[in-house]
Amino acid sequence: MNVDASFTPPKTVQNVSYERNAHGVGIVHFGVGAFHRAHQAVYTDGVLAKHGGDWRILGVSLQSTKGADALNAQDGIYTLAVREGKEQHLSLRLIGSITEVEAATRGTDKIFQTLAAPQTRIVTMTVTEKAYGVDRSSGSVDLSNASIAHDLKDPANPIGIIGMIVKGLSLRKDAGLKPYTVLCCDNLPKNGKIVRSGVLDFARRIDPELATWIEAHGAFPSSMVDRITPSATPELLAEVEEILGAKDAAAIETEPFSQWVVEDNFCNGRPLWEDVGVLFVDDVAPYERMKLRMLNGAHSLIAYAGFLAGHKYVRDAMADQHIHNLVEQHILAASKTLTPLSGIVFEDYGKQLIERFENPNIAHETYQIAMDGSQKMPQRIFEPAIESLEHGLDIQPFALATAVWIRYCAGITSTGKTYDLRDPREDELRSIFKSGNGNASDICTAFLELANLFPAQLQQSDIWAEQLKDQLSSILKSHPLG
Ligand code: CS2
Repeated sequence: MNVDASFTPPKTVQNVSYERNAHGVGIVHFGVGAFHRAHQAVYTDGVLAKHGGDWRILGVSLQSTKGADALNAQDGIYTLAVREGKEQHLSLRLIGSITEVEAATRGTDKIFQTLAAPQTRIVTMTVTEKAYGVDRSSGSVDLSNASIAHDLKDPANPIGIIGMIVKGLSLRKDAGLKPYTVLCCDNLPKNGKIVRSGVLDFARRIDPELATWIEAHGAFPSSMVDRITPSATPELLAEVEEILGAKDAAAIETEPFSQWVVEDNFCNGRPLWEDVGVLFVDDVAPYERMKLRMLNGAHSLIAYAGFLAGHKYVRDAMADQHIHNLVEQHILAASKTLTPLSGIVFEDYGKQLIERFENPNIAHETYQIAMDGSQKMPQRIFEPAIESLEHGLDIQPFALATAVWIRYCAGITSTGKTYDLRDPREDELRSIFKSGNGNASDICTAFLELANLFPAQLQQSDIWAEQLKDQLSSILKSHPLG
């Protein structure tokens, strides 16, 4: 038996408490991976249970079909698993907010019908940092990005996120409807602003009037999202099946902690997410900086240092005293680059992060976090490094995290095992090591010279270059190039 709309779970499992079909779709979400299922879909499920409303979610998968097939076979219902309390009791809850998931590679009719429907008010997305194809410094679309190039040529049949958002908005303008709010939920600084400038630039290139309309009527709030959610393991699926008495191919386990901070700037209504724990603020930027630098920065350090040391999971890396100490130093250095944030004590937030990383129940692979480093390092490591340089603070932890990442980019462990970087700039990064030259200074210079990666302040700093080289030479002693 499978979980689906006709399934009644045992009493120990929290069931969907509202009549699912009585609520229409109000949100289209792009990127229905584990994170969305543990985060936005859960908050919205909470609102539906509390207040009802037409706020259910049509999911869209831009590339894969697997997630769509798993969820559609279950009427969009899936299990959220969280281990809580001292006893680490596994509590299960069925989530009913997703109606179905459309795989864009199989056709986009339903996606655009929904984007153009009057009752659709919000488009949310978790499509990862690399998916936007927007140059973060200029805010323009990146013409060398394959999806952007394709969609500018054929805007009626887009394949990328920016092209899809713009086509949906254009259909709404033509139909005389209000636009939908575009709410980015990816780990990018000023994520709303980045998406807004990408959307406007794209629209200007195909239809200037559309761009003017979006500029005047659209809304692109920034948001900070947080919940550590790895891909589900076969053990988890087996454990969930045992408790439910039914199979759930889309079940996920996540941590008890969850946070969503959203800029309150919506152009077409929104669910009462504040009633289920979402924090609405005027300016998300200080929250984003805290999370990107303290959590995600430390996460990247753990991923690269842990992977190179042979640790499969974050929790194993945290049990390695050497890495543990480095993580503590990193979190402290990152916290010093932040401006005070009312209601948050950075020291406590940092301690809580250590506990979250140590969580023995969360099987988060270092290799998973290590992917897309070229897209993650700037906001996680380079930005706090610049500010530390400017304010005479310690840059050593940031130089160390960067050097570990550079070593990781060689694609080979010290025992000679090769691996893919899984980074859109993989070839460029690896080619630096191709000559076989293992000189730390030459490698650092080549990395610093890469286009659109290191900010000018770091490229021009002798102190930074010196620290980076020192850190890399000592890493190369303990982790020689194969
Ligand atoms: C991680 C994040 O994979 C990664 O890069 O650092 O996905 C992290 O787990 C989340 O941002 C936590 O909210």
